[in-house]
Amino acid sequence: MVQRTLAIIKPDSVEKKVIGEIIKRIEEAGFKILAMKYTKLTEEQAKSFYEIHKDKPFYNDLVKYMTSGPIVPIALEKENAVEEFRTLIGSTDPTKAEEGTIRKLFGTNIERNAIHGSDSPENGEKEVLFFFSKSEIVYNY
Ligand code: IDP
Ligand code: MG
Repeated sequence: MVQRTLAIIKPDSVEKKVIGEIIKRIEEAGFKILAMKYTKLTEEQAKSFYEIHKDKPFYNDLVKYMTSGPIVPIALEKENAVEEFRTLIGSTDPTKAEEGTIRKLFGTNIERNAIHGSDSPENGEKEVLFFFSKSEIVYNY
């Protein structure tokens, strides 16, 4: 099944100047880029994006971190994209992530973990549309 997934290069990665390093790995892994932008979340947008975690103890800090600097959301497409992208980025906690994964390479700690990846095909679709309107998605190449 061809699926969509949303990547977000998080503020810690932008600060470390590894946007290019991360996109290189995404391209080499065979993902098709449908849309991409350089932007900054408002507090309201970050709260809404992570609403599913609103009762978690780390929610307020997560919102602060995700609004602390620019991010790069990227809409991706591939066969089995959701699972393959989660494998490429590694576990939530970079210290526990597999060698060679994006979080292992570029993450700092369980919060500042370099990159986001959708957790299901349904959320992949939903999260892509959180950042990109249908007219911003490029199909024809
Ligand atoms: P995921 O990004 O691997 O899907 P989630 O559990 O969905 O992990 O958590 C969303 C984000 O919240 C994580 O990527 C990370 O930035 C942050 N986070 C998750 N668990 C913790 C925690 O225990 N402490 C601090 N931040 C956390
Ligand atoms: Mg998640």
